[in-house]
Amino acid sequence: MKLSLQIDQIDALELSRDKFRNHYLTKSKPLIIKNFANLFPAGKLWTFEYLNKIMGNHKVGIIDSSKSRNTAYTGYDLIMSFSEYSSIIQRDEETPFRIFLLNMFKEFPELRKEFPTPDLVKGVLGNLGLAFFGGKNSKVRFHFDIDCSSVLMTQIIGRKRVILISPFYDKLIYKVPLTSFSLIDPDQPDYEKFSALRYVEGYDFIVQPGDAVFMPSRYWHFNTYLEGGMAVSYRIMANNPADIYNGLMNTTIRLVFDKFMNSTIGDSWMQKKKILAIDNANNMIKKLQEEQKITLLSEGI
Ligand SMILES: O=C(O)CCC(=O)C(=O)O
Repeated sequence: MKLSLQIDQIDALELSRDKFRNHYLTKSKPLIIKNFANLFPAGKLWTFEYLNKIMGNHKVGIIDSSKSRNTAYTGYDLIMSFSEYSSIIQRDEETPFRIFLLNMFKEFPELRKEFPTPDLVKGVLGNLGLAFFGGKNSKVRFHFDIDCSSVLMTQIIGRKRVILISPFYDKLIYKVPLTSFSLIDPDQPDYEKFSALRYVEGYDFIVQPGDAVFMPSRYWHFNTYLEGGMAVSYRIMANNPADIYNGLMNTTIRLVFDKFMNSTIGDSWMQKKKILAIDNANNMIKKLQEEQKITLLSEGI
């Protein structure tokens, strides 16, 4: 994998809704928006101490990201109070514990006033702001958002490393059929087992607290919390019919069928999907070679 593409960066004060929509949203081009959180009270107010005062007693579901999973995240590994959780992730110690898709604005509407829907994302789904927390070195497995919406992720506390890869590479990064995740670990790409990774290019960058990242519809992301941190993601509904259709199919029929098969035939279902993912990658290499569209990247191979 060659992760040396350079992502555009624009200061929040220089980015209009039109510029964002015409140059990034409609072109599916990733972007870092510097100092985006400063446009809202949350950018200055939100610290773990502040959030604890508001939601410290609230029970939150925790995902242990060191465990491997064969389906979309659904259940929790642990439940604890937010104050207990935030004290764990504020220590300078590694922990795999994360909070994923916390609908905190529903429970705490006063927080929404401090980070209301940004103009950039206003529209269908624009009111859905979801929060994410993670401890030092916790990882969000390599995935794209299953509903195929675009995401504006604002990093409020802590730095995060983000690897972003275009959906063009779906097959070459071993997308697991019927799911929104992949067989590979971008931290340790295994070129022996997954040789198609030699053809993949992407972005690898660090998001600073206060900055936002625009991840276009179906972009793959692999996030690593470099220290205890939190982010809020607002969503923008996919803007082309194929993505809208796929988003609907993914969140309904495909997800339900995949879970059913996992619960009935378990690991052998995952094994079948692994074989298919590998076949898909090999067939894609052949197709791109025939069309002379492939370049072999030299990095690490
Ligand atoms: O960084 C995180 O914890 C997850 C963010 C994410 O996957 C998203 O906003 O879609």
